[in-house]
Amino acid sequence: MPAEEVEKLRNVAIVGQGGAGKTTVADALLFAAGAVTRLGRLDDGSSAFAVEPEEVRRKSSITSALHHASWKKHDLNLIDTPGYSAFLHDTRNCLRAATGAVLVLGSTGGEVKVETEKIWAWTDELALPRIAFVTRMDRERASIDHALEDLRAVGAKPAVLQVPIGSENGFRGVVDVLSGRAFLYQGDSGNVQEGAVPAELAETVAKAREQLVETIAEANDALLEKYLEGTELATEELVTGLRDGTLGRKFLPVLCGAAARAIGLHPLLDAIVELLASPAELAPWRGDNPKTGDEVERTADPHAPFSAYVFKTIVDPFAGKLSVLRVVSGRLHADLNCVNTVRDGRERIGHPLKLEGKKQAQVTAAVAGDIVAVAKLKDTASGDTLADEKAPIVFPPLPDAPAAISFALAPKSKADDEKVMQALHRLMEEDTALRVHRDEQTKEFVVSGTGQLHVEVAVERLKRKFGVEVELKAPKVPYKETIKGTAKAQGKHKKQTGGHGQYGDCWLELSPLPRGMGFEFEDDISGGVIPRNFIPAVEKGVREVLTEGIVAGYPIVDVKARLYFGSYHDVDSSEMSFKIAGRLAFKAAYDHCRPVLLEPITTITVIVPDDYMGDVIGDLNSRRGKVLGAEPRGNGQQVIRAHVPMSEVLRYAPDLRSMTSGRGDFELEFSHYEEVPGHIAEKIIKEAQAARAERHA
Ligand SMILES: Nc1nc2c(ncn2[C@@H]2O[C@H](COP(=O)(O)OP(=O)(O)OP(=O)(O)O)[C@@H](O)[C@H]2O)c(=O)[nH]1
Ligand SMILES: [Mg+2]
Repeated sequence: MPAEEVEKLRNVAIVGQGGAGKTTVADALLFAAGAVTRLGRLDDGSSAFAVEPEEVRRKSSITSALHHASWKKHDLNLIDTPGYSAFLHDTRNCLRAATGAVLVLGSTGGEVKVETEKIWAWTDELALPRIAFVTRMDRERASIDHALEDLRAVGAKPAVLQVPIGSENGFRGVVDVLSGRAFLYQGDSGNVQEGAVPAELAETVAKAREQLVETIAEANDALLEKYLEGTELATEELVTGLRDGTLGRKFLPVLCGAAARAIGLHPLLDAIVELLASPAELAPWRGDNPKTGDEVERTADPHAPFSAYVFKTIVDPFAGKLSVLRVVSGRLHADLNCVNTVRDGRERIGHPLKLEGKKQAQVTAAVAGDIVAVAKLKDTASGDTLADEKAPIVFPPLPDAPAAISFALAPKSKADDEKVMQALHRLMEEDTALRVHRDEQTKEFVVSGTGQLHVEVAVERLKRKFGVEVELKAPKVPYKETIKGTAKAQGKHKKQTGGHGQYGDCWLELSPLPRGMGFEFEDDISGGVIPRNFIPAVEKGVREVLTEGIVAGYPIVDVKARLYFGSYHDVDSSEMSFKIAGRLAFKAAYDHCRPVLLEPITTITVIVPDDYMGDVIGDLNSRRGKVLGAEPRGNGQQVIRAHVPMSEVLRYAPDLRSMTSGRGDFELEFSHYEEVPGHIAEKIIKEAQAARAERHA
């Protein structure tokens, strides 16, 4: 397959914050390119990019979706991405497959939110060329200038390529200022006519052109010199300068339109083809050779050994699993044998597929740079690398999504436990930001996600896709019990019930151990006051109490029990009697050792813009937090680290969001256990006792 084909590929991620108009742009691009005959709409469920019923119901994307189109002999893979923060990890993953991004934003201004800032930073990290599309130019008070302010706010340097024709409801097309061509649309039909600049816009267009020429010249030393000398720059020079500047991310080309009315998409298709990169024009992918550990590179060369990166997985309960991958180098064809270099297993690729929203079309091959889906790989997950066995490489895994919120999952029916776990694991294959574990102590299934909405949508999908229904509750806090003092006590178990009696007698001394030491049992019996064979029974009795807890039913930790005295009976003593005696002695001593509750303390790392630092620290203090420090991160943000009790941050995600208008981020990590202050412990103990009474009622 000729390298030329690689040059004609564009993987376009359509990105922007929630509700910006991305899905509408994606559908309108398909329509304008003639890939579909009708303009799909999310509102009525006809969008080609609505792959989940939840998206139609919510009128918002919750997962990325792909489709493809051809434009001027180029092949376009269009990736519509979600914009709301709870699903943004998916957007980030998709950017790995993209060769360029179209940043969609509205035209009424004041709209840029933290999501756009994040996406912008990610495209920077990946050095992805991008263009902006200001949509909804048909709205009241719409103006490209509003959008420019928003773009400057995220640090972009706009290069405006177009002047709108008409405004608000009368918006009907655009003028390309460099070429002086006008694109005039007839109603909402998507039919376009090219013509000369309307006379009344001539002056505006001339001014816009001057401005654009200056922006292009400033980004290129040779052009700038000429420009400053007053030499007129030729259109070809400007076209090249525009492309170079876009690829070099020196400025951000800005186009406009109204996707819902199919206006302005043809010039956007042109810009995608002319300004965004082909896979061959981007930096090579770096990875490691898993055999030698050496760093290796792959360019989008169709003649190089095969390698591919799985950036997305789709699990269909009926059709099975689809791994969506970008071929990084070489060529993928039907029946290709390769290895998963992350899991060290062989995989066979059946028929490559092109995703078309919910549907797929079979293709015979895919060249370096292209995106295809592969069905039924044995053991391959999102973030894995597939490669030619003879030229193995492992690309870096997908970035971790923060687990910002956790819930306990309760299956609605008892028998469902197993089924819930299975379904969750399948869902996690698709959704790399979802995490599930079973808490050893509380025995709960705890599911974590990037936000409440994320977990709620996961629960909806569990029900629809796998027929399992669960309820979400706040997870239980795994408190523990311990002691602060030392005491001795006797435990004596004696029963005379006809025939064989029961007799066990032991003395224990309890003392606290340093935090995290668990439990220690010391056998300090001398003179055979308790026979050797009964001593393990005493320990067993004690260990039972440790797991049951005494004060509030939580496990007892960091205690030492010294067995130092006792007595026995030749006939009546048994293991059972000494086990009971051990329990009694432990409980009796425990009460005199100043028992306390321990709570898990987390280390929280909060990243917020400077302005919010005071509020966030104040709030952490009110949650019984101890601030460990705050450090500026250089970009107007502060990194605050604190120790906070887990019980106080179970619902931190929505709180931080509202406190910082969504600009804060945080991470939680378990740190250690600490004593619960008295008045709070009292409340927890009361609640635990009430719950225990209820269970026994
Ligand atoms: N007037 C007008 N409305 C538009 C236009 N484009 C999109 N909309 C409306 O804006 C709303 C959001 O559009 P979407 O395309 O779903 O936005 P999105 O960016 O995909 O949203 P998320 O997937 O939720 O992030 C919908 O109600 C659209 O009908 C437009 O060009 N003009
Ligand atoms: Mg959308």
